[in-house]
Amino acid sequence: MRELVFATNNTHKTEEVKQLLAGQYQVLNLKDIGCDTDIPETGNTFAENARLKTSFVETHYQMDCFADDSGLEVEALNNAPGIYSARYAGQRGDRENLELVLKNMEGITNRKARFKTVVSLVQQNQHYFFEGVINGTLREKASGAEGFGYDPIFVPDGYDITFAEMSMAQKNEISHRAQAMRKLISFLKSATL
Ligand code: ITT
Repeated sequence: MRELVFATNNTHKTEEVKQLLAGQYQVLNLKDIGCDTDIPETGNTFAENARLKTSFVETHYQMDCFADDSGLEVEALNNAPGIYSARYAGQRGDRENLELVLKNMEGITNRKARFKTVVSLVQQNQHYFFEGVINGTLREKASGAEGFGYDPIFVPDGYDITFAEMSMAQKNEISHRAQAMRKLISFLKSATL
């Protein structure tokens, strides 16, 4: 099976993407290629940060790879936490980040939010980008034990359960990351025809 390097340290993202590519590609993350660097994400957009991750692997490992930069945008918070989603409460910590969003949303009736992903692919020195977005609303309390990050407070439009109350397979049918990954997969398929 062909190998694909996914430039991430996030084990939840790795599992989601492994499930999406099961039977088609073997996914190796940063740990699998012997990289334990927390690649600096100093860009101003999801696309810039995704590209910083793929460029790092391209420069230091001379390998083709893809990376995902993603986050939650809350309309009433001027699209925060956005690119700062992983460290919204000051440092890494899913529970602290989620609690801070809930606190900042106290008393606010506009609960609209969306998850966004930009996937960057570097292949033979060329860079490509693929995007995915899912709209939804924020609960007032966390609910569910699946997934990661802000999943326990995010209810996708058309559903009445949070991402954290869905199985990984259910989340992968609709999520921002799955949408971007499906675009990447069809690009890779067309490129190898
Ligand atoms: P890598 O950079 O190593 O891939 P990371 O966790 O730092 O891992 P990001 O920089 O893309 O990843 O930050 C994404 C953050 O946004 C993540 O830590 C979560 O807090 C949130 N997030 C992204 N996708 C999510 C999802 O599907 N469900 C819940 N939260 C998500």
